[in-house]
Amino acid sequence: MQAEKVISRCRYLEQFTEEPGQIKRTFLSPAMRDCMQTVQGWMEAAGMEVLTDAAGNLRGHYAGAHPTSHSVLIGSHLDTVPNSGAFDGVLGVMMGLALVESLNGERLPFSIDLVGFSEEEGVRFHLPFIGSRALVGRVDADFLATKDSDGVSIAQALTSFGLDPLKIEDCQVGDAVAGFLEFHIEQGILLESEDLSLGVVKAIAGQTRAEMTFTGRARHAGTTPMRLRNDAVAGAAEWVVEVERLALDSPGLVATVGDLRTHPGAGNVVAGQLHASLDVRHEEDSVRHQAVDTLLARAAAIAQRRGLTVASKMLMDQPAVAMDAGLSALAMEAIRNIGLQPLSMVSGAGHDAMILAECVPTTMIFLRSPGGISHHPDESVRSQDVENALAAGRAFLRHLTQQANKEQSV
Ligand code: HGY
Ligand code: MN
Ligand code: MN
Repeated sequence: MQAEKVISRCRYLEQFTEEPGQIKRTFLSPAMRDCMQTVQGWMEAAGMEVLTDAAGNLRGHYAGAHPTSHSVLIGSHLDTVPNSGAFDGVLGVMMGLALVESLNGERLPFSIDLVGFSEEEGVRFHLPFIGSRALVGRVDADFLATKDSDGVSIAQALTSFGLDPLKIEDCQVGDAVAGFLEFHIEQGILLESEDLSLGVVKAIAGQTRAEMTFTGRARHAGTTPMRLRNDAVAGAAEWVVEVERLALDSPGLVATVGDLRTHPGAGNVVAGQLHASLDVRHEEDSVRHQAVDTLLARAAAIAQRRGLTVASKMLMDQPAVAMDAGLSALAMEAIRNIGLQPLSMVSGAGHDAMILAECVPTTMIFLRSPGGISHHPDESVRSQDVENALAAGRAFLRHLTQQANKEQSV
């Protein structure tokens, strides 16, 4: 079964991690380099020409029957969150590789370009989609100047990896790309709750990512009376509960504070400062923006009452993105062709597809996430669902081949 090979490859790549005992693979790390070398070997064995582009994306080209034919992009990201599962991102790259392998050397009336994006999660620079932004020309000098917690900029990271940030424009996909298909685990519970194997994404929720800094006065934990404190942690904690409450009371809104860093970070010191991440998502951009404004206002009110100051830094305001209706219909048809009922759905998770969709007709095929578990080592995928997705992928390519042959015959 080809599905077993897809799954075993995802499992094999787990070893390329920056943290022994968990999967953590971030932008251009040594672990990422090792992962890319392995995937490159698999791509070359499948008959692809492979290069690493100036943004660190792994690009495999499987030529079509005609040198000037257009291309279909398939791919996902190779980086992970800390303590990740084995399938988020990587599965989409392995799916594309398996589809090319299943052609057994047959050349289609279009080429297939397989992409392993270098960075989608935003872990190292707190800015996601570095790889896919390069493909749509959304990487400028300011973006390249963004620094990580060690003060290394994206441009410096690229140079240290042996890449040339001045060539970042060469990463852009041309208009010869007819479409982009991203396979991805759903990372939610919908398909499982409907007992369905595959879904097709009709839209991806927009997301705001920000960093909040609460500043009070660091004081001795033993000698400072409670009523004389300006405790940054207590103030932020009150705000975090408000974040949760607002999301619980707002249909379709999710809001998360996933990362808290206190300063000076000692148990016997009343914290003088706290940095908190904020991640807010909704299908409707206006609802999301309203929610963010409300949360910023609540932070200011809490800070004012507690004698703190609070500052917010917007890291990303990514609009909600609709997938290409035609390509999504083709994906739905392909899934029906293999005798399955597809679920048309909105993705709460962000994906490279939402960036590619800015300049290429794009769609996504979701595979069921058992237990809805993701961004966790217990993330898994069912072998039969992978087999189904491969069959749907082959049907999808057959549809595109028929379309291309029809166009070329006129
Ligand atoms: O955070 C997300 O939505 C995705 O996993 N990068
Ligand atoms: Mn993810
Ligand atoms: Mn992902």
